[in-house]
Amino acid sequence: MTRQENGIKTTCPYCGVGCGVVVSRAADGSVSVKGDPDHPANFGRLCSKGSALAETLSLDDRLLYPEIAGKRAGWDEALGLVAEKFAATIAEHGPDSVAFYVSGQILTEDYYVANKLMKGYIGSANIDTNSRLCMASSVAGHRRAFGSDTVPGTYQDLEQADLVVLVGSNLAWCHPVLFQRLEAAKAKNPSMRVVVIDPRRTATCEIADLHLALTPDTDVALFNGLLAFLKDTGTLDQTYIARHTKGFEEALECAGTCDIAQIARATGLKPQDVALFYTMVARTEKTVTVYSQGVNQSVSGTDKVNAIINTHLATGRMGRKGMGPFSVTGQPNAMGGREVGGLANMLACHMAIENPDHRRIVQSFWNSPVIADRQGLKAVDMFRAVRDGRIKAIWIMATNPVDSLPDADEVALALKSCPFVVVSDVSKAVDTVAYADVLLPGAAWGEKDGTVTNSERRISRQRGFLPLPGETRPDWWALSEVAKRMGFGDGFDYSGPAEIFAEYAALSAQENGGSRDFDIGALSQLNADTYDALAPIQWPRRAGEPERDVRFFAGGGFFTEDRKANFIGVEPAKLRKMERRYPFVLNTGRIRDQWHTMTRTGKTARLTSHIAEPFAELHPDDARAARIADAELVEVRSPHGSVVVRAHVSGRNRKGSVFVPMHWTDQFSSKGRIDAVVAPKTDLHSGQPGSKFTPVAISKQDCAWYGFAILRNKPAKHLSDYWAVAPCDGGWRLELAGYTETDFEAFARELCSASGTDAELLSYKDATSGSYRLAFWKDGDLTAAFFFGSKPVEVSRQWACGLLSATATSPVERYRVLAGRTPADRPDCGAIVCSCFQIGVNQILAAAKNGAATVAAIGEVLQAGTNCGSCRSEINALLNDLAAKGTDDDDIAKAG
Ligand SMILES: Nc1nc2c(c(=O)[nH]1)N[C@H]1C(S)=C(S)[C@@H](COP(=O)(O)OP(=O)(O)OC[C@H]3O[C@@H](n4cnc5c(=O)[nH]c(N)nc54)[C@H](O)[C@@H]3O)O[C@H]1N2
Ligand SMILES: Nc1nc2c(c(=O)[nH]1)N[C@H]1C(S)=C(S)[C@@H](COP(=O)(O)OP(=O)(O)OC[C@H]3O[C@@H](n4cnc5c(=O)[nH]c(N)nc54)[C@H](O)[C@@H]3O)O[C@H]1N2
Ligand code: SF4
Ligand SMILES: [Mo]
Repeated sequence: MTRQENGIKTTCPYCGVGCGVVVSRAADGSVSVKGDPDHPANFGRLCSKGSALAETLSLDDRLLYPEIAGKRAGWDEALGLVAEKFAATIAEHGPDSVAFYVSGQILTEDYYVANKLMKGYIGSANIDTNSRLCMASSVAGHRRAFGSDTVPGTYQDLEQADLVVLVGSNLAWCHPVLFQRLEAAKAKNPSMRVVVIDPRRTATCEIADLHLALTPDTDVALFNGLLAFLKDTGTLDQTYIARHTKGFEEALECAGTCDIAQIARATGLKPQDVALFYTMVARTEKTVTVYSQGVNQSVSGTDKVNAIINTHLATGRMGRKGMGPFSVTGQPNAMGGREVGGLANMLACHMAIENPDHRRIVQSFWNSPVIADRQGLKAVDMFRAVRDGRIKAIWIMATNPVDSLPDADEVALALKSCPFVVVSDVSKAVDTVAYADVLLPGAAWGEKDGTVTNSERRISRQRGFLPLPGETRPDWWALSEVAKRMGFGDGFDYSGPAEIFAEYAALSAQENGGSRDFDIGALSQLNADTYDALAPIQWPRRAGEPERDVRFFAGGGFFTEDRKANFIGVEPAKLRKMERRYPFVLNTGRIRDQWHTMTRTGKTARLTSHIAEPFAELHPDDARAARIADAELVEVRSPHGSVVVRAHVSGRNRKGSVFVPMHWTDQFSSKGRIDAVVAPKTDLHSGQPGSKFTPVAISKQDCAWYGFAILRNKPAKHLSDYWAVAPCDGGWRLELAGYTETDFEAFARELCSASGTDAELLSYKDATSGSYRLAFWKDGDLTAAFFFGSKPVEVSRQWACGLLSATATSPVERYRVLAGRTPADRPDCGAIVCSCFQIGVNQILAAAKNGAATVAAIGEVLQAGTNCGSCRSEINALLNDLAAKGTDDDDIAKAG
């Protein structure tokens, strides 16, 4: 394939839905990205993030050359140094003194090579991945119940079900295309019911028939009660239980009796809601239970998973059309990483480290000098070992642990004290990069080739369509080159990803014969051409077998020794005691238009227009008690650290909880790294951190002033106590605040001159309100505008951001900028809801008041929601709220 071709089919690099995209390049080099109508994950759909992919391809902030100690270096020198330091450390301190920390965002081929090098050649299992923070509890729960890490179902099950239960999943924002498929299926099948189990009323609740806003971390009590209820109501599938499972009686005993009043108390729910949920499940054979981070990211995560799986085993609702437990993966290749053995407690191709037969199979296939024979350190423990000096050399690849691991300030200290740190990334604007001794520039999406596996076990090709910029190289190549320099040339002499993939496929089939779930032996004969042409394909694909139904376990056949599934008796977790000093539960998670630590989605004005600043969502009663008003700044603090973010008062959040998004880093805000606050408490079985539950205190920040600014150039430095920066059309937007009085004009001048936006100044001061506005002009163009006041600045952000791309030459127009008010002919659209067409809250409410009463009607009038559709549930929320309250309260637009 040439890299200049048009209509290249590849896969979206964000979430685990794994949508296919088609990329075209115009003569001027510009790229456009559309949904692939033929891809079985999305059939042409894309969400807001997928639709904006072309806008994230700029080389701004890209890491283009290797660096050693902050200075540009050649690849040969950099690779030589990595190999030398790793080899010397191993020689002196043994194989367990080194580690790899990798990611569900590298491709399967990268992952396979990293795992092979660590477990087969270095001889340690100290390779773990950010999937530890994401999927580990699901993996552990699957393995306990099924004997293997198998997701039994497919996406179609969500469409074929009559009841879809979403547990700890904000599907509308985090798996938007799967959510759209569910939404469409529900529209077609009016008897379909959706239940959402989440302490917050998220955007996903807009299609829910029932929302159970349970007390955080009480899911086990709820599902244990359900198991008992299913027994009491005679809903069990006795044949399935007898033939294909064991341990049912013990699990039932652990679950206790179904006392609805008691369960309601334990979960903080209304008894009638609990009873309704149980009755719906009991009456509906075609039930799918989808779960995500509200389940996995908990100190009782593995037990939550098994409590859910128990209810499916007990009813035999397993692996048949429209039925089954369904753990959705987060990252594009979280599933692929599990397959290759990227976790410290797995071998390769779903084989187990503890199993001597499996170790023999892998080692003899690799013909490797050694094979790891015990589990390595899991992510949180790995960084503890770095901190206390047991690990002396670490290679971090495609993940940003200084922002995404719990107790993140400790992680930063660990890296600071580590003798040798290698970071492979695609961007320089990444907090972890600052700690690297050696920086290796990775090839990014659009430049590299390989495969990823999505939530429904479907393997898709990622294909390059752009030349490698600078000296960037794919991650598998850097790993193989280091391996060669460590003397392991034989095992790593790969010509490219096709060869790696074929080897991996062959290993999956080695002595398999149906004894292991993961088998893609049919793909072991692929060559460079057939690999290149590979269409999306679901596993298992055993050699010599015809294509078949790809669900698992309808007829048993589990991957335990006796092929029976295990019921696991689980007890409700003891809720963490809340100290009086830390009375709130910190819940963390995602927003619609940002991806993790924002190194890619943070680059586009379209995606930052939805939410441009870190925030803490607080219940109105809690805010009132703490004397915090909407839009003021709050500190969220635990014994580990603190953040300062914007208060967002919303009834969608549970009382006693505060929700802060995980995305903001030191690149985008003064103090928004929420993982500095999150406690490093992990699940006993999976080692996954409980990122959704940290006791915290909240307090109002006393600010002497607040400000908002737009600047043509990116601020070169920051001068205020609080700031948050985001791109906007034609420049940058900046939220500001200070704890002590400041000279606004001097402040603005200094920021402008540092950023090269210095020019002619126009200012306006209102002595009564204390507001002060300044605008800078150069040759008739606005280069910067500042709005200061003693209260949170109320100027319309959308309007202000538009100023940089509009021309304002007349004195009247210039004064309007200072007035901070929108002219009558250009009404303020309000906070952006639809990022594709830049339609705001005020426009939607106005259209609704003019009679557009449905999401479809809003689409007809405003186009909002008619492209990617990611905002449809928010539009629906606005309409519902308007109908219920008859007000134009716009705060709900940002909740979710
Ligand atoms: N827009 C966007 N989409 C993404 C990502 C992204 O960064 N941005 N990241 C991807 C990745 S890697 C992942 S892992 C997925 C995550 O996808 P999700 O798991 O859907 O997302 P989260 O927001 O992390 O958490 C889900 C919900 O769990 C709820 N929750 C908290 N505590 C509890 C509890 O005790 N019980 C229950 N039942 N629920 C609870 C939270 O309130 C939250 O709404 O998203 C993927 N998709
Ligand atoms: N508090 C809290 N913390 C969380 C979570 C939460 O819900 N709450 N969620 C957790 C979960 S589920 C996840 S998945 C993690 C995600 O956390 P991270 O993995 O730390 O987040 P990303 O920002 O996706 O980091 C990916 C990095 O890889 C780089 N990159 C992108 N493509 C490539 C490539 O091809 N090669 C290389 N070498 N680098 C590349 C990007 O620039 C970026 O720096 O966060 C976890 N942390
Ligand atoms: S749902 Fe959105 S982010 Fe996820 S793969 Fe599809 S287009 Fe990408
Ligand atoms: Mo994740």
